Amino acid sequence: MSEKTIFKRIIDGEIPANVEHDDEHCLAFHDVSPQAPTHVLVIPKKEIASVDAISQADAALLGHMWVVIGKIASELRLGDGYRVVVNCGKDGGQTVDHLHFHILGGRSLSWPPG
Ligand code: DGP
Repeated sequence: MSEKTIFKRIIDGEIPANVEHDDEHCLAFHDVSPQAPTHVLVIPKKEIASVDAISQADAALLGHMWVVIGKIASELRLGDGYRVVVNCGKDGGQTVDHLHFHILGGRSLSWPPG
């Protein structure tokens, strides 16, 4: 069996995280290396490696995660705006092979990204 990802270890409680949201389907916690004043990661508890690995069976889970993203943005008072980023694969800059949404906010974000 392949080694657990760092995010699976956080889900399993083996590594501590600053948790912002926890429910049956997903977990949200602050990024260890924040790129903005607010930088939260939202991950499914189901092990999905990347956007490429999402299937139709995950549609309800993904919809739920978007609702959670909006709720977190509201709770963290990102009313001036924020960005949700999903890096996929090597060229997309993905470093952890467990699907995750970055919520970035608290400052004006430039576009396009690098
Ligand atoms: P990505 O490059 O899109 O795969 O983003 C992975 C993010 O995960 C990156 O911003 C740093 C964050 N990260 C990596 N390891 C840990 C950890 O152990 N704890 C937390 N809270 N974040 C982590």
